[in-house]
Amino acid sequence: MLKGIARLIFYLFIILSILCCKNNPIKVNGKSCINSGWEFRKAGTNKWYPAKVPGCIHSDLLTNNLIDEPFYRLNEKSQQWIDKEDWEYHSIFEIDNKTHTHNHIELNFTGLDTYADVYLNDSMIITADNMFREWKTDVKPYIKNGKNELRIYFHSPVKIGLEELRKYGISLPAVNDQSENGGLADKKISPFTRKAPYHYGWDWGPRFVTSGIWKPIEIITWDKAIIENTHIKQNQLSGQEAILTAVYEIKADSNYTGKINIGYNDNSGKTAKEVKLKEGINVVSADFTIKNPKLWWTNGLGEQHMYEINSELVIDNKIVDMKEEVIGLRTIRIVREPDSIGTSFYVELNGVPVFMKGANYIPNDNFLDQVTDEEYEHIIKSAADANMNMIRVWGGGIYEKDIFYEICDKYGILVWQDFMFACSMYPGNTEFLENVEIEVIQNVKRLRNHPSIALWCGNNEIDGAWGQNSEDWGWGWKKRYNKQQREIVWKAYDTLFHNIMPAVIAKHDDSRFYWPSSPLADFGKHAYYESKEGDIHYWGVWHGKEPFESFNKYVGRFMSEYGFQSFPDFKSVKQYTIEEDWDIESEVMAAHQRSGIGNLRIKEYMSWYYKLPDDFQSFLYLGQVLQAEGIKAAIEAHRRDMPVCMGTLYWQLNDCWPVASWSSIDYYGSWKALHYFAKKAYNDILVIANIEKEKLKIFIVSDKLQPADAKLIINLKDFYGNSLWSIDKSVTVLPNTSQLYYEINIDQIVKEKEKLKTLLQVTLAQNGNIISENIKFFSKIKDIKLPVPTIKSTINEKDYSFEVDLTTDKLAKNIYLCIAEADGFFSDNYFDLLPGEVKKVTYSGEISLEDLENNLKLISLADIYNN
Ligand code: BMA
Repeated sequence: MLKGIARLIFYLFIILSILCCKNNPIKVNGKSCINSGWEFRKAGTNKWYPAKVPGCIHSDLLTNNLIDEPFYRLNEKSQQWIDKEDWEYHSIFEIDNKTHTHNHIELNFTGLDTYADVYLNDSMIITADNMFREWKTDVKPYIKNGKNELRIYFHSPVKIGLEELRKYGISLPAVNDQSENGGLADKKISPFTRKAPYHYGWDWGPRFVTSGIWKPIEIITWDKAIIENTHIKQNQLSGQEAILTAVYEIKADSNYTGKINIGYNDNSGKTAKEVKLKEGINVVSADFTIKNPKLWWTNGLGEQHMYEINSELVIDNKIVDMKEEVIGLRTIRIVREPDSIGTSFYVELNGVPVFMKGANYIPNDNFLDQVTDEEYEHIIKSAADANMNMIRVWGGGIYEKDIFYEICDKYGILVWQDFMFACSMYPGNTEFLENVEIEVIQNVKRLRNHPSIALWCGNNEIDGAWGQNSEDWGWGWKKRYNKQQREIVWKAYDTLFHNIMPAVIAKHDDSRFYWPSSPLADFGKHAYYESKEGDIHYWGVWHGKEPFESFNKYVGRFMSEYGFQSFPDFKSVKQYTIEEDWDIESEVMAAHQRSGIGNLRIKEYMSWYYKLPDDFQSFLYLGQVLQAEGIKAAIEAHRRDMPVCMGTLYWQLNDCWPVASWSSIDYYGSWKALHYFAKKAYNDILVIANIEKEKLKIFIVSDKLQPADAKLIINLKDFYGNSLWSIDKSVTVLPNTSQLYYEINIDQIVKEKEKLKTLLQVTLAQNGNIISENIKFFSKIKDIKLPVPTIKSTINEKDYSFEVDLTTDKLAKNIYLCIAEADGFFSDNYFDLLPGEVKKVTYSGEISLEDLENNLKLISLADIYNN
């Protein structure tokens, strides 16, 4: 009973703490946050301005109207002075008597960006130099009952970066570091600072080298002992029970004999274990079981069951600390086994090989404080809605905040987690390596209980870019160095990714797979486009200017990157431009394109497949269609090759500012055409029509674990909806594989001269419902004779949303629905519609039926050449 009350009080306290972390600091035992009363100033000036914590200097300058909107037009250029200054933040906060009476009061800085001297009441308590670490210190000797001042002095990351570069004496490659934009000529300083690499610019991102308190500052109070960390290890998992071990790190201020109680969910099956604590850090473990466990599955394969594991630390019959970990029960392996063509590379979840469908994720904003919980939810839910089951948290960004992984757990999205190293070589001095080791340990410990974390990966593309094992392999980096420098630079790499990281994983998360770099064929073996082992970043399309058809040629075991760019839609473009910028070659559009070759490359590819449109808006629209068709072709090639290929992650899911990029969701959260296409191409059952030389081949891919009976319908139609040839076939779709279900010589179904006037509609239906559909043309779209359709819409209001029914008199290719002045969401877009069909699209958004009817615009491909 007493414990029940204690638990109730504890949970009330947790709720208070959470509220407090979101609002004002409250002086309570346990954990609270110092996030109000903050002010900032430029070092050396007197005037303080109000600040938001967590936050960053650019956001605070903007809120105080001291700078203009950084992402608007060319504003980035005039804001490069910010990172060359030092900035100070301070707050006066209260500690009440009750808080002050605790034996131990700690301050935990969960994220300081980056070079920060922290003073509490004028005593320096921390010197931080790594954005990715947390910094915790005992402040009992310095903290006062009543008012206290916390002051944080941020040194310019640019000034320190330059100093570090000078001290190291060897400049290091950092191909995406836009040093010129930052006024530093060719001085690439990003590798020397443990700060998000993309802050220094990327080929889809601006250069804003931020400073600030980017994650909460916690006040932690405790007496006797505190649970510092809990690792829930899964030893055995069967239908009957899960056998688990909780490994605790407990800090004690003296020797105690105590007890650990573990329970889960409603606390059924509570286990108690006696623990003997010594002064200092104690590692203690307790075994427990969960009966009849319910498994955690990825999106599409089952539920995401989660268990709340509650631990109580009891000393002298009093609960001194309680912690909760939310876990999912599943086994996961990355299976790399030799086979007839190479070595497999696939995820095995709960004993089942699972094809990974997803995208690469970059940070959702340049200013990390701007990403709200709702935006995290939106981006990950959008991934799940597009039938993805994996995203790769790419190594040039950040180890994401806890909420990100919680949402991935919730939606069944596995995370390929890179460590934050990308496209650069890094220093190898002891101080740097020790700093990184702590960073890696802390982040592994923070994230390892999440069922969503699938594997750890050392870095993005560095192994391949350096190319140690062959003189002519790599991106030419080695050639800049003499023999001795080469050895130094490689040794740093080797130590970090081949020694330190695997050792940390082996010690702190031994159940998970570690992969030193992406892409990689094998440990110490580089990945080629033709590799039949490891993972591949296939950039022949886009960077290598190969046609989309090459996606069929280079299919490896796991395609962890490939992509094609597009612009955001016109509504999004209008948010960061004015009318005079509306030309893809204007200065503003060029500045919002960071891949040097970008805008012209889009145009070049477009000219291969489509007639070029004349106007800017049509170019944006067609650019999205082009990207969507290209990546759809890649996804289909990868899935068709299942089970040889067992994963496809396109580059990239999202954006960090408004820009032309490879993303499928733009900065403002709008789905591009690609995201709609990805949703269909990632459907758990997919029918694919492939034209291979003179043959038409129909494949069906299924990620389902059970066979499915369905009807395959192949229909040759003209653009007026007339069926010229068709066939129906009952099929049993085999589970978890790809299979050829039908093939025929093309000349048996269509004459050469009809090919420009016909299409193939391939449909897979179950009980009359279409589960997958694909439309295939025999020629490039620029060659076919597209009629100009008349598309009709009727709109009905239905359950707080609207149902838009569309019909057409002739083939309507890539119908784009948009409403200029509303922010709603269309359930489908950019699709083809044939005469005789009714396409139902749901629109959710705040608008009246009348406004929707008056403002809905429908554009199809033929229209852009006819206006
Ligand atoms: C990949 C990524 C990024 C880059 C993208 C597009 O290789 O790892 O470094 O943004 O290519 O060029």
